[in-house]
Amino acid sequence: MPYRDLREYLQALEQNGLLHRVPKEVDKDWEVAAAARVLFQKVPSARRPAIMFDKVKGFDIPVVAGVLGASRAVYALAMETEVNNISRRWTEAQNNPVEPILVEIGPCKENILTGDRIDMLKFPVPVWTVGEDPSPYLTSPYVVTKDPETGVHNVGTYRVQVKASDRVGCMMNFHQHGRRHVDMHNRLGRPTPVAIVLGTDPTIGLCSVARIMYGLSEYSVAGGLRGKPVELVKCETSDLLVPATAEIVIEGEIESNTLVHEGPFGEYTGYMGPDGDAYEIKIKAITYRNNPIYQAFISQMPPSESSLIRSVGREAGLFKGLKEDLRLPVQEVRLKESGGAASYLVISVKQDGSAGLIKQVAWGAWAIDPTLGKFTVIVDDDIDIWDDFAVDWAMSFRVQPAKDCMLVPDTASVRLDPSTAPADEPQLTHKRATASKILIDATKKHNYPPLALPPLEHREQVLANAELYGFKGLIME
Ligand SMILES: Cc1cc2nc3c(=O)[nH]c(=O)nc-3n(C[C@H](O)[C@H](O)[C@H](O)COP(=O)(O)O)c2cc1C
Ligand SMILES: [Mn+2]
Repeated sequence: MPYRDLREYLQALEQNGLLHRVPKEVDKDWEVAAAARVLFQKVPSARRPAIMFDKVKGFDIPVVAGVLGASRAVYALAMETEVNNISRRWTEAQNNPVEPILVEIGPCKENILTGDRIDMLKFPVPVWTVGEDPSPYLTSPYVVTKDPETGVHNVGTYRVQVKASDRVGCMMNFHQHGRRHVDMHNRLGRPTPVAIVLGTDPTIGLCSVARIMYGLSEYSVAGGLRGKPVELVKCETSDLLVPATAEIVIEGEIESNTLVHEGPFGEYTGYMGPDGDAYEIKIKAITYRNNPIYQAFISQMPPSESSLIRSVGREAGLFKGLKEDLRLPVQEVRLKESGGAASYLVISVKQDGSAGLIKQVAWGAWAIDPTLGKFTVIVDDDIDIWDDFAVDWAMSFRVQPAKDCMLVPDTASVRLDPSTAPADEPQLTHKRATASKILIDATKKHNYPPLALPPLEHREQVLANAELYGFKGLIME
């Protein structure tokens, strides 16, 4: 059964031991970020739970974080599946989208603030990089816009800076679908209606951060993921449609052809992202449920919720593109979290003797998402790509750098990668638009000598009798 809303999903997390409640009262302006960071640094990812701050100083609204991506186990629960089935569920949902349905009324309308009563500051929005970020930031906004020609809705997560009680900034990168919608409205000389949705059933959030092809609404893919249509209600001040069970909805508009200063913001690369020109949203209404829950994504330095959710979603997209669409013999795909789910791509392939296969796989991955894989390492299928040691070993003894590496200049960049330009260069300048990539072909190119290891059956025999060797308690599972 799909989750109806964030609340039902939080219950499921709690029942599965994946929600940690903080008993202490916390200060949203420093303590939420620090506690979330300790959670990511000190709890191993295999058993890292989401975190809930029930008592936030000065507010009667709780803050939850990590609920989509504290760990792969959390992500799998959000999708109502197992960790090893996540890619398949993504493929199924994109191949079988379920259209949303319009309903008359929903709990997100239980409270409606308009005019003088509009107040963004009543919500406990944390400050994330204390001392560097200029103000609190919404890190898990699901920004809803629609194509003025087709009416198809887009939902995307783009950082939102709280600037005043009725004004927020929003930074959308060049290729983003929300930006495309603003550009279309700009050409018509019209303001762009926007709705910022906070806290929903988890499938909407997973789709909001995933790259779904333009024209296919994230609402429909979320419907595919949950196996039931998403229920939408109309906004108070525009024709936009938003999830009926959302915790909070901020309605507003972006003035046409206007850019306003935004940032800087501590980013998922682990460095401050530059400030610069971005959109500004004038808030026209805020609607929210009774006893709303404020949800945030944990970002900044990897590992983080941001890098985890982007890793999993992008791995699924690359895997589908390479395996299903291009029919290449790809075994597994990994976008390492240390590379912010962008820079460092590892792919295993089962070589089938076709000429130029490894380059085809690399070009395929770079074509599917041209900003990813600054380092693209391709290994044979005997290497476990989730084992860093094994990948390093393959690079050590299956690569001749002069022959097996290919440098490619002038490819699309990750604009937030601070190696593309000095820190004072604004984010959306051309200097940051392109960068180079490298393919490291770490597959075997000829016959290799036998492995220098005791035979597997001997090792298995010792393992099966571990206690006879005094190994019990010594060997990690
Ligand atoms: C936590 C988090 C924060 C993000 N912040 C931004 C951002 O500030 N600007 C941006 O352009 N993309 C941001 N992204 C990436 C977009 O959400 C992602 O590219 C998504 O596909 C955008 O939706 P779209 O493809 O419909 O444009 C962020 C992703 C995550 C997980
Ligand atoms: Mn989209």
